[in-house]
Amino acid sequence: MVAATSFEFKEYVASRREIVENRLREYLSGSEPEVLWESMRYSVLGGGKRLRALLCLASADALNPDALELAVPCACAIEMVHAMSLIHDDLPALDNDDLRRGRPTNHKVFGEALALLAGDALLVLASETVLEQTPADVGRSVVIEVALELARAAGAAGMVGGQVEDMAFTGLAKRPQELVTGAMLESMHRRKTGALIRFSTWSGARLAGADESRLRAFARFGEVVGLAFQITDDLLDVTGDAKVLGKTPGKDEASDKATWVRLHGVDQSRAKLADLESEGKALLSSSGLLSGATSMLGSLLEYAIHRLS
Ligand code: GRG
Repeated sequence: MVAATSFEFKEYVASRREIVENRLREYLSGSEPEVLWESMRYSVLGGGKRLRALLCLASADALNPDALELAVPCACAIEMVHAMSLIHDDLPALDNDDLRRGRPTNHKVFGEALALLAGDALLVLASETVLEQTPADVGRSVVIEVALELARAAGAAGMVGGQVEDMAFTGLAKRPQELVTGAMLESMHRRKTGALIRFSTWSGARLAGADESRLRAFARFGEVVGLAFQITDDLLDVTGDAKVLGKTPGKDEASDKATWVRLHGVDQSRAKLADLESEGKALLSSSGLLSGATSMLGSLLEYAIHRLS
């Protein structure tokens, strides 16, 4: 089985999270206008599992143990894009959530206008971070390719497009639930959540100098983690506890959202997760990479599936 012991995994996650937290604090140390930076820091530095950053760093580590530093700015940029998507997603015009990561949402603290603008500034800061902070050891054409793929993962082909599909699949757009097929739902998940998670493993591998076949395997591994993560998210909305989740469960049902669990039921959702876990582990086993970081990727996949929040 491609997974680390729980002790090794905890140590690995703690060490990589510390690197990411310290570097994010540095990249977010701006001071003018003060209230804008405060709002940006509130959402980026306010907790979170850092799953996407960990996937990026573990992918780079797995390819080349000396490549970690090359991927740190990109891992931070991913967390900035993720945080901005959460800020915008929580706004009254979208999900209208009061609670995120166990605290009031950004707009509840700073107001809607500033929450919008903090999200905008974070999206731009993410591009700046990849382009400006990636070490010169990475060729310029690779840095530009990575920045381009990040833009694609965030935009109409990725998160924004997925969010629009998500809205179309809920009562919001008056689209009857029964018109949403499994394929449509999977495609929406692939964009809305999957694109950034796929980018996380792909970019770590790309920055570490992976060849074409390994890049494809790491991208597919990211897709598997992304879909598994989203199905787990859908399950947690049904089975999760508000205190542990740090957000309000039961919202999918209440807002008549199309989710994996609503379409396929709890048992089939769990069966799909088991299939995805096997596929992800098989991808790692066949990658020919035997380093400890490869088993960390296996453990991150398990974590994405078996987490409680
Ligand atoms: C990217 C330009 C741009 C806009 C965003 C609002 C929007 C457009 C997209 C929504 C994307 C979204 C919020 C997807 C949900 C993803 C999801 C399940 C988030 C929860 O992720 P976790 O559990 O959160 O990793 P933590 O708090 O642990 O980081």
